[in-house]
Amino acid sequence: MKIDVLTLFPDMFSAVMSESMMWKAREFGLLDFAVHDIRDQAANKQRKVDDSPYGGGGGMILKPDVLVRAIEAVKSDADAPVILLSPQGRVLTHQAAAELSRQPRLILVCGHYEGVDERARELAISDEISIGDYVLTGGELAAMVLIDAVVRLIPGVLGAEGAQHRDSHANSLLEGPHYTRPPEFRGLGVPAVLTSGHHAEVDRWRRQQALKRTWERRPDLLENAALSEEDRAFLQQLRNEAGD
Ligand code: 4G4
Repeated sequence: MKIDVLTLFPDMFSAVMSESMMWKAREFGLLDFAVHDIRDQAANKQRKVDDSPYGGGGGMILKPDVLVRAIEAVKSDADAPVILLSPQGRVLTHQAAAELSRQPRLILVCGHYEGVDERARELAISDEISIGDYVLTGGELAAMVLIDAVVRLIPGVLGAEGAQHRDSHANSLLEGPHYTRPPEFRGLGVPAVLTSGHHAEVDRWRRQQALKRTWERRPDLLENAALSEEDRAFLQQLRNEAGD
């Protein structure tokens, strides 16, 4: 996969993009990453990239000529998706990340100020994604979140032991609790089933813990989960115990 990022703050990406998983993905040839400074496309000597909004109201807007030129300078492939990270986008989910992980190329655009000129959106942006319902100063952190969520799903990036299929959200369930040594920590033990050596029992317990945690914290997710008859019976038992 090739990822191009367009930003006014290229230095923000260096730490995240050289950390272990990203480094491996790039070293294994699974990820080609390039960051481009939008300011390089500014026409004038002052390198002006923003201007005040028509109609007044204050704040600044990213100029359409500069942004469209910056996108055209990296977009050789006519049908590569050009994704603007913005609070108005469709919300990023595991399913959206999985879809993006199958693309050969992504062009990510990081907006700043109050946003981007609508004509640049119309002419050069094909998709708009939000990482959640809150506002950030710029799209850079959102782009890094998207890149992390997508790159770890590229086959081979996390290695054979990669547990992406067991992730919370991959199957619409939250993960249950995990434990490691020591067997007793500050008076707290480990559920006996985990040290029993009965693999089928361990699997059943883990499934039930995932169902219980999802029911307690994110019951909305259960709507989209693939549930067996046994799962449904267990959830009914939880509801009965809670008296509803
Ligand atoms: C585009 C339009 C993404 C980009 C307006 C970006 C939140 C998210 C930005 C803006 C962002 C998100 C400055 C409001 C940059 N904020 N939730 N900010 N703003 O994914």
